[in-house]
Amino acid sequence: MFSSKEEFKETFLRRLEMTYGKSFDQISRKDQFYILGQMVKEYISKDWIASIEKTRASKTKQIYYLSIEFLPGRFLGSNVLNLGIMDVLSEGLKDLGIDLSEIEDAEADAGLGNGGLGRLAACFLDSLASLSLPGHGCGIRYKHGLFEQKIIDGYQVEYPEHWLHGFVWEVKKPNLAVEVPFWGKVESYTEDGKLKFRHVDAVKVLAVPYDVPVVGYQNKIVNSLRLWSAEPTIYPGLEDVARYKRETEAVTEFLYPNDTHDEGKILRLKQQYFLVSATLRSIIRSFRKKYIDIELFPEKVGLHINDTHPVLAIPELMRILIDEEGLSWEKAWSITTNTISYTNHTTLSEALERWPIRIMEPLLPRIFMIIHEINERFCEELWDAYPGSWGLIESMAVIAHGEVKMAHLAIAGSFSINGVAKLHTEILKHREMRNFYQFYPHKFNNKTNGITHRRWLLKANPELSALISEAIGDGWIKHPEQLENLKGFSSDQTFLEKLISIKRKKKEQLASRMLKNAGIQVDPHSIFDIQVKRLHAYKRQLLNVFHIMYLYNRMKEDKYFKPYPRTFVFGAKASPGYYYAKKVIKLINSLAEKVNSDPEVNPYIKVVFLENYNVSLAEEIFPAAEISEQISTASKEASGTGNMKFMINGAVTIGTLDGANVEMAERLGQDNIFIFGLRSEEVLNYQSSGGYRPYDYYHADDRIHLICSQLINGFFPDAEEFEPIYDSLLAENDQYFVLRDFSSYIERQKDVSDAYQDQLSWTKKSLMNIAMAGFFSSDRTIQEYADGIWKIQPI
Ligand code: 26Q
Repeated sequence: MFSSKEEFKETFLRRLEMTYGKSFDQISRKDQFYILGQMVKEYISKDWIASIEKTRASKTKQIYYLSIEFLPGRFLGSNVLNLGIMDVLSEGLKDLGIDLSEIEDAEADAGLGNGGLGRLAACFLDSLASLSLPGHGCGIRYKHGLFEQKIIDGYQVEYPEHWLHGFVWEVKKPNLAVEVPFWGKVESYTEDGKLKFRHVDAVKVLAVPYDVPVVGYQNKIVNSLRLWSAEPTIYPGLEDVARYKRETEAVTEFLYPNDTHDEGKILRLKQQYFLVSATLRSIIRSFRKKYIDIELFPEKVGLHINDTHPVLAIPELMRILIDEEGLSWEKAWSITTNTISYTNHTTLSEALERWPIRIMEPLLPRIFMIIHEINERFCEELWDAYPGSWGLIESMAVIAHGEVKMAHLAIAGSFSINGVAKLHTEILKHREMRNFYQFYPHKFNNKTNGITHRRWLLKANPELSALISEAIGDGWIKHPEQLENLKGFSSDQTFLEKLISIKRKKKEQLASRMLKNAGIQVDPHSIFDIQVKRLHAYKRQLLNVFHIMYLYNRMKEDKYFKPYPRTFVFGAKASPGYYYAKKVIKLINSLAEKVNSDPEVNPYIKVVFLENYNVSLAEEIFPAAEISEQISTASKEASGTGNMKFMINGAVTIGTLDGANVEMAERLGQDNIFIFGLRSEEVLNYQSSGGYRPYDYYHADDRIHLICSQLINGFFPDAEEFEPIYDSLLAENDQYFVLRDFSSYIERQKDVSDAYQDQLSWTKKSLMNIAMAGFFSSDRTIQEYADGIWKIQPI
């Protein structure tokens, strides 16, 4: 099908005509995508089946990466790239007068995640397959992924999203469906003189798996991403069948859009158990086909939980081992705690999951009973270690004050707990989880995040990739650490000029995208300064806004002040219930309107808010960026991964010493990154000892005074609109230290502008960023997980 472009064209045309009964030029891009996607899927299936067969026959350990979110984006381009059929395909299409990218654009993003955590899971799957490692994703097939964002009058408006229309990649496996029980009660009985428990009178939901192939980079390995969908069972045994059907389908209808703003909704807990229970039942079933001895389980299976969202895997595995396999508590606990490993992605206390007993117990009676027992035994162990320390034990308990603390359950029930960047892991060990670290020092470890350089460089930036390969060969594609060889080109004028012209081209492409999507014309010669990520107070989009307002105000005060032209680009979704975040979106748009329409300032600064930031838009943004805004309050961003996508595309970071920025700075040296602001220690000390008074900064700094006043004095059309933002800074004590870091940020931004004007030295910085980005490939991260946690070998 893809062995030559002639063969490809012939098959493609024949199938299009056969399917749609129209001539080629009458067929829409969407329909063309559908047929091409099917052809690629067919092409994958041979290796996929072979990979599955191999797994079935082999006795090597398999890893299952459980995540409530996966954010893969589009598949066509990356599949084609990883299969090694890019040239045949794009040349064939060129003969037909189309650009592959036009067909790619017809594919909807698989947006089954909120942000960093879900995207990380997708990068990890790509690296697992590309490193030929036996690791599979387990998630939920939400009917609607993350909402589509529209900006109307400057406000975010959410619309449901329909990624499944025309999703060609999945294969439904109805014969592998399993039942997941909710509600009902626990009954005890005796068997062979032993007291046993069973869950009765449950409402059962059918979990049906849909498998999506995960194609490794040119290695013939195809792993699986198994997404579970909820369906009614045939004989629910309930009277109100219509209601049962509605409630069942609701389980996998929507992805929860609240990133850290915990709503404690029962449906979310249902989703969590649904994922875990379906996954474990199917894993145990295939384990049982191969092995007789259940004690081999931890040697043959690793279950990794992505944050606490799938932590019910711990009591669920206990339940299966005790109730179904007939093991003793002690045996079951040893198997469970040697099977499960856990990644923590946050230290923000509002993001640590806790479930009220009154919600969990009726919904999952047997699971709750097991958690209760885990807690009793864990507290006894703590008591032996710290006799009499009630306060300490209560603070570490799995159940306290009527709630189940999911992170405590995860720590007690797993053999490995990792943070996602060095700093984050240190904060976990010595601050947020220090009691647990003292009790279980051997469990804690760091695995600094990474990104797949195949999607974020090779696919997103083919021009830069070609230049790199021309310079250092293409070994970097399999060994991204080889990017460091680019350092040898830092004084090569011709090379640097090529780099400049590629950046220019990517900026021009993004400029047309901005004109098309936002209706704003920007100057491709201006500095492209970009902040794209979820909207959160701690990520401080507000600080970026304040810098723009500062430039605006200075230009108005001093007609001789002409900053070097900059285009400020934002992309961000706010959780629909996050009031403050939505206000910041409105503020960015109000500011954009003021700035862009003012002929005194718009030759120098422009502000663009790109609506509906998602993976496919991100692929257009990173290659065009020159400045990457990574300005979270130090200690709050666990790692960040956008920072790495900017870096590998040659953008220079302005940022705080937070998350993985710290390790970027370590590698880059201070000449190639712009660091500013409070250090994490300082922030944490302020937070524990107090002493921060934003009013001091408001009164002492005229720039701050003016900007804050402009939030409420009619500078923006509706004087009341931004009062909540003003209050967050002054009445609510500026929790994220925006005013405290303002001055240092403004100074650093001035350094950035100055540095940019020496074009060659700037381009060297850019080159250094690309050269040092190899470490941040998820291939390195996954190799560390494989060696340090999972103990798995390539297939
Ligand atoms: C929890 C309870 C109830 C409702 C929602 C949630 C919830 C949902 C999503 C909590 C957290 C998330 C997502 C968190 C996330 O994306 N964290 C990011 O993970 C990245 C990958 O490790 C890091 O790079 C980021 O620093 C971190 O913010």
